Amino acid sequence: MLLVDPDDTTEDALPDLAARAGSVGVDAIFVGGSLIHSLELERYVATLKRHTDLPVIGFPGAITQVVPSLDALLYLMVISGRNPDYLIGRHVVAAPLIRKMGLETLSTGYMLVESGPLTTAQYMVGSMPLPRNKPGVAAATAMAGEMLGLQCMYLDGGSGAESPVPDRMIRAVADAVDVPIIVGGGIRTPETVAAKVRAGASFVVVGNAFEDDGDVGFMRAMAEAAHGGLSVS
Ligand code: 1GP
Repeated sequence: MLLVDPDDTTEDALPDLAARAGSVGVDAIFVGGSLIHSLELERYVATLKRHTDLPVIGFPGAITQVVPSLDALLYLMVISGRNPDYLIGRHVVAAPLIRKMGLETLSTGYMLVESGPLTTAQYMVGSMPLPRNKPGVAAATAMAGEMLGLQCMYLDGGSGAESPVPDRMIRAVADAVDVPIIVGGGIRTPETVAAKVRAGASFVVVGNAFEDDGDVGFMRAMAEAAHGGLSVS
C-alpha cells in the first residue's frame, strides 16, 4: 500500500505518482495523516482517482478526512489505547456522515506500537502505544479486536517511525487471529518489507520512504518484496 499524505504530496504530483504506483504493482493507495492542513481534500482525492484504477482508501486521522470520493474508509478503532474518544467517540460523530456518503467501511483494530521517539500519531491519540517487546500483549489485543468483530488489524509504528514493528510481534498477532494484518511505520527497504510479510503481514504500508525516493525502480523493488519476490534468510 502506498500512503499519500496530502500535506507532503501536492495535488500536481498526483498524476505521476498514480502512474508509477499502477505500473510497479502497488495494490491500493491510502490517503490520510495525523494532521492535515489541506482544505481541499475532496478535490485532492477526486484528482487522485481520475489518475488511477487502484482502490483509494481513507486512512483518517480526523473526521475532516472522511470525504465521499474515497472508495472505502479504514474505520479505525485505536485498540492499543485507552482513550474512549478513539475507541468509540469519534466513530459516533462520523457514522451518520459515512452513511450519508455511502462509503464502505473496513473496521480496523488500529494498534500503535512503540517505535522509538514519540510519533505524531502516538501523541495525537493521547494514549500509550503497545510496548514493542511485548508480543503477547499485542496478540491478546488483536484477539479481543477480532472477537469484537473488527475486519482487520493494523500494526503501526507511526509515520516516520525510527524502528518498524518487530517481526516477533507481527508473528504473534498472525498466530492469534485470522483477519488480515496491515503493517506500517518506518519501513524503508525491500528487505524490511519481505521480513514483515514473512512474519505474517498481509499488507505493508509505505509512506515516507516513497516521499524520499519515488524512483520507479525502488517502488517496484518494494512492491515485489511485498508480493514474495524477495526471500530473506
Ligand atoms: C504511517 O504506517 C504508515 O501511519 C506509514 O508510515 O510513512 O513511516 O512509511 P511511513
